[in-house]
Amino acid sequence: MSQPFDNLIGGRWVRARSGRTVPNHNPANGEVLGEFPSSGPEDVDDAVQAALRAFDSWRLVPAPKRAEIVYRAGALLRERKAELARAMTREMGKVLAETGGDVQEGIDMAFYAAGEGRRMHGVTTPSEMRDKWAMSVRVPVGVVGVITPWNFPLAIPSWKILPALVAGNVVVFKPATDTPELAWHFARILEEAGLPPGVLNVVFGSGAEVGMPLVDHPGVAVISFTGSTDVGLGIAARAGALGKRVSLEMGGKNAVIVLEDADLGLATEAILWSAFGTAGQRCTACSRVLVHERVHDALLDRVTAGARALRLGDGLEPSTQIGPLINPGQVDRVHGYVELGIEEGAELVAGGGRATAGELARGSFYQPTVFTRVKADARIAIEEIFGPVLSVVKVADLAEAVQINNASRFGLSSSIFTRDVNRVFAAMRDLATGIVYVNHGTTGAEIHLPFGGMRGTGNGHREAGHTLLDPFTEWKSIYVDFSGRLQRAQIDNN
Ligand code: UN1
Repeated sequence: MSQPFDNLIGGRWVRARSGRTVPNHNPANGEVLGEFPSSGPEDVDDAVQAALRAFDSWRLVPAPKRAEIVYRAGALLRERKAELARAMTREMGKVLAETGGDVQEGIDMAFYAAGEGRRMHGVTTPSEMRDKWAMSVRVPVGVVGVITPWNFPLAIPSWKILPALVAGNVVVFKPATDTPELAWHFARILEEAGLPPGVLNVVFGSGAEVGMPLVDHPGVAVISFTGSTDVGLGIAARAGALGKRVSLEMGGKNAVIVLEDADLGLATEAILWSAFGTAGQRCTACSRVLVHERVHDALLDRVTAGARALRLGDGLEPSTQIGPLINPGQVDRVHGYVELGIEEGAELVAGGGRATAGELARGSFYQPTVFTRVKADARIAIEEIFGPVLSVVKVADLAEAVQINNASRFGLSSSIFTRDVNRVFAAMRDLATGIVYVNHGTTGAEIHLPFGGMRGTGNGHREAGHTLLDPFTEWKSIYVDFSGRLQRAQIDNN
């Protein structure tokens, strides 16, 4: 039986004004999980007006009190971790261990962001004048528009929404159309934790009908977006024309470098986990291996055997290692890239087709796929595929690997396997990505370090870490003159 879910606007759960809905599907078997509003610009406007009405009182709630609500939400997430993980696996496919990790990132962020309520430090500094006080403080920006993807349905919204709330902002949240249910649970939990009406509003619907109107709305001060590069650049162009701040987290083409002295067993395990976990649908996924020519064949044998042995299935089954892709359109897109790889002359050594045996035929499954003899500038080696497709490229040394890594349009994460401490430090210095891993794959960021990438991955912003408040606060400089007379800066003291 499908359940109706509603938008959250001004503390009330309401249908889209048009009354339209769309079904939400389980990608493992096509089952309908519920009907969600298919909202439009009029619902976005209602949500922004509700947020604006809530802002004046929310910004005056002391930050430690705002943070207590976020802390309580963290405790509720922790209590319900197992059921949320199951709902997430049903909704977007990744296996239970991974959906549990996703919820855990939300829990970690709730507790970390709550701590900020008692920090949120400003800066005081001496004035150049006698009897004058100088300081700068963080202030909230107002209405934050949050647009998130389906691959981390709880983690990514939590990195944005929870710091924004602690800083005193109000939020209008447009979750991915493929994962509305987790957004709904998240909003219910924040409501239960005591968030006042209108402080968080949720509008379900498409990018064209809800996302872009949110970017365009004059009441929205900041947009925080994670998703594809094409959509992100479109948002940046609109926001730029409107003079709006935008924090973007977009594509990746992350490389694992394996040098000739690496522990090949460890490198193989890490590559399989980073390339095929979440069926390759992570912005941090490893999609390129840059391997030293002396160990190419040995590593390829292990990676190929490992990829072929991975068990596909419904992520709710304990024996499953790889779940489905998010939807049939994504399966077609991934398969298009595999055909392109073959045309480009790469050698297909594992997978390469849809997985349709038995029960898998009901879902959007794709075989873990490995190409070798891939040219560093082939399209499969430079474009983000967002699926279980790995390209192996041979390199002569570290310098060549670094050069290929850094030539990418994207710069999110990179990784190196070697036991040579000198080359470790050279790689730490020279790999031009926002995240660098040593003897670990390209996935596994922790929420108390800045998350984000260089070049086409983003626009210079970082989420989480000690940078978590930056996208959601303005700096205000305040001068207090307690001399009782006019003191002219730069003039009366020189
Ligand atoms: C993403 O893929 O969009 O480091 C986020 C990781 C996770 C977050 C990934 N903690 O892979």
